[in-house]
Amino acid sequence: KVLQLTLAVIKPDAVAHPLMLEALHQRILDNNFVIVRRKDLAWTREDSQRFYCEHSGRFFYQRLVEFMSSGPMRAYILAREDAIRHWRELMGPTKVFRARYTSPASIRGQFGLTDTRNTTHGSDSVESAQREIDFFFPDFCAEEWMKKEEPSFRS
Ligand code: YYY
Ligand code: MG
Repeated sequence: KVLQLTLAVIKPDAVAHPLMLEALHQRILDNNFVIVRRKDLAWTREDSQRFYCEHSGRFFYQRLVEFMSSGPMRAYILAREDAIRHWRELMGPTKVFRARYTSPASIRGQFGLTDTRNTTHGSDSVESAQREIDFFFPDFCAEEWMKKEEPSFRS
């Protein structure tokens, strides 16, 4: 078992509804994630463009950028064994119809509205987790946290 960190974001569509925000927060706790950091924030268009620059040029880029800067979000650093994969599994597929039909119990299967307004974000690799944690929590030092917390995780 290897302790891992991931970045999870509750997107503006889900934060807009207090019951959905509460349900998603509970979902994190029910699935054995440790909440390492948590932050409520809102993006400018520029933040949104910078975070999603890997998608610039894709047909959905403009609507994605607009949506992600349309209202408040909540970001978490989550820890658990295999955190990246577990959180992506819990979220379900990106596209809402695929999520609804192939993973109806997943977060996006239950709550996703459209391919863009799909409730949550999760890092997809160790490299993107590092980059994204740094983007949202520039003061957080993963090495320091691991040094402190990993020993108690093992025992
Ligand atoms: O990592 P994940 O969020 O599951 O999907 P990505 O392929 O990285 O796309 C990022 C983001 O872009 C997605 O969560 C919504 C938006 N998007 C979209 O609006 N329309 C699509 N057809 C595909 C993705
Ligand atoms: Mg992605």
